Amino acid sequence: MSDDDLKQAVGETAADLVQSDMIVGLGTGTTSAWLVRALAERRLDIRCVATSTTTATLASELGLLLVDIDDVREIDLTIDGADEIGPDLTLIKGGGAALLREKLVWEASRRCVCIADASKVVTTLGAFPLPIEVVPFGHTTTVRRITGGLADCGILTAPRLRQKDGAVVITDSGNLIYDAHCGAILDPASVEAALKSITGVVEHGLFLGLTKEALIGTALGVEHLGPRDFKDLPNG
Ligand code: A5P
Repeated sequence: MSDDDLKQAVGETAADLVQSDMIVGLGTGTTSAWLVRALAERRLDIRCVATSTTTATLASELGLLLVDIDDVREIDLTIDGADEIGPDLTLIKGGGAALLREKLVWEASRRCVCIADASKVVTTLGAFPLPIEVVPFGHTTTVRRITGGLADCGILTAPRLRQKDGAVVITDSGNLIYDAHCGAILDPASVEAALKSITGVVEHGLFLGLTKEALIGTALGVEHLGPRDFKDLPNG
């Protein structure tokens, strides 16, 4: 099975977690797109909060009812992908540049389920470049401080301004993304604290303690796992 087949299987399984009357957070990325398609086919009476304009466009084209995050008191269930899944369900997200809205939606949710193919599972976070969203004003100054903050955490790297097709990537909230090639993030909580202390950093792609469960697509089927399972799951 290809990674895309696994993503489809996971997205379709995740759609079965949703019940009528729920307010559902819709993630961003290729795995979440499978979720959105499967959810639309179920034709449930639900309201959805999208984590990006890309997901909002897809969901609305498929007939899902979208609401603004500020129009709901709480989101019942958010289902979203990840770029890396590490020990105890620590995550790197933001490969699709949606990390800010994703984190806002996750934090407004009673339950968050991470969906991914097994290639995303790692023993140590950091091989995937850590996305850091910064405001455009003074971003070169901000990234110097980010570099220093990461060095204080023992990570020597020069974060790179994200570009796509020759153009600087601008997020849905009008910010820039710097990708930090950390190699290994041995103490994610320290990195989180360092980044959060820098003015100009809007958010970062470390999702720590935000989910207790994941659906992982493996060659043997879709597994529903909790934090402890991530010590034994084979990578890939
Ligand atoms: C979007 O910003 C990311 O957080 C995605 O959730 C992540 O990149 C996973 O994407 P795929 O499902 O496409 O692998």
